Amino acid sequence: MRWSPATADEEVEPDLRAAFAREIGGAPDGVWAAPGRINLIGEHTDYNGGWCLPFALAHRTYCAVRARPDGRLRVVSRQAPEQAWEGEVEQIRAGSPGGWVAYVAGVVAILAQRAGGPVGADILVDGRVPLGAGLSSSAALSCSSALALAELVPGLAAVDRAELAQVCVRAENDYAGAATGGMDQTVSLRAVDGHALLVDCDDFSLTRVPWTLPGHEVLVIDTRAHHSLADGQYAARRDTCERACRSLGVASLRELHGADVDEALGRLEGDDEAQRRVRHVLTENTRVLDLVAALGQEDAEEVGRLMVASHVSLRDDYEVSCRELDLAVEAAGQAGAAGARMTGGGFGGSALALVRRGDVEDVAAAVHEAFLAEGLEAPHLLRATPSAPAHRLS
Ligand code: GAF
Repeated sequence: MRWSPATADEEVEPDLRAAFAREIGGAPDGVWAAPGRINLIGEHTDYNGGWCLPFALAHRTYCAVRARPDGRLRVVSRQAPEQAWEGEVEQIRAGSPGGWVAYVAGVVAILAQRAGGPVGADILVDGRVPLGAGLSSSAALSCSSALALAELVPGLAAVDRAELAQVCVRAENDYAGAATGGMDQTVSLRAVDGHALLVDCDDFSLTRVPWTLPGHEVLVIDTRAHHSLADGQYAARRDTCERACRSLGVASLRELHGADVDEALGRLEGDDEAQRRVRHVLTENTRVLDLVAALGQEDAEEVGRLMVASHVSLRDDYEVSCRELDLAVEAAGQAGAAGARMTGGGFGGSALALVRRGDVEDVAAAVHEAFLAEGLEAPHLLRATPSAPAHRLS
């Protein structure tokens, strides 16, 4: 079985500083880190003004950053040194530069406008959030560079973390072409160690939810199936929700929270697709709030039941699951998990299983075997504990 443990900040930092000296020259002004995340429940609700319940992972993306006065940006990644980029911040446009660099370049371009003066930087990135696993490696990248710039550039001193999260959303939407909704950036920058965050995506206000399920752990199963938010499927889900809002005469599906679901769906008669998408969003919002209540009661069975119901809704109504995610959920359930579900945008990526602490190895082994029996690549596994938000190491 392949486990992907988190690396401690103290282990990464000296290595990253040495790499900065080698790849870029000299010393950085500092080193920053931002975490990936899992979402316990509340999927595809953020861009519909609903609720979600993520927590930050101990897996982080690191940035060694040195500000430069000349309005130029240089970005180098330890994972893809051949894709290094350098250019004028003023010349950064949607999709140019493209690929992973757009997540950093977009942030720098927006923050330069916000600062009202030239902003430039040399940035060396070390991504330790599993890539393409639906664990928000992209938000970890944009958030780590955003926090670094906000702390280094005097003209950005007034930018708080809530605003910074919105800057990262804009960078992803407008520069990287990924229509993400705000959950990932919010938790990466505003997480609370030891807690899940109940995010009200209507205004991105937060309630901390202590992670108290005695004797239980979250096992993450990275299915290794393809995951891309920029490939059209995610945007198509957003478009359908917007179409439904127009038909229903509401600005956001949030306005229907508490309304009779069947009555709302009746008003979408003739648009089957919109009916299914809206049913997912409305029922998922209720499940998020129910799961928070179940956590308060330390009721692992109910938490597990809600996780499975969420997965079924994402599979059947929102149609964002896939064979690998369904298999992970099914195999974990058969091996004794209290509940399991896909996490993140879907179409591949990771599933979560809520497992009694002593059973983690057994459930992981059962899922591993189930993948091999189906002729699939073995999943990667990690243990998720609610961890710290983005921070400066030194
Ligand atoms: C991805 C997006 F980036 C988030 O904004 C969210 O919509 C999620 O998919 C689905 O809940 O992680």
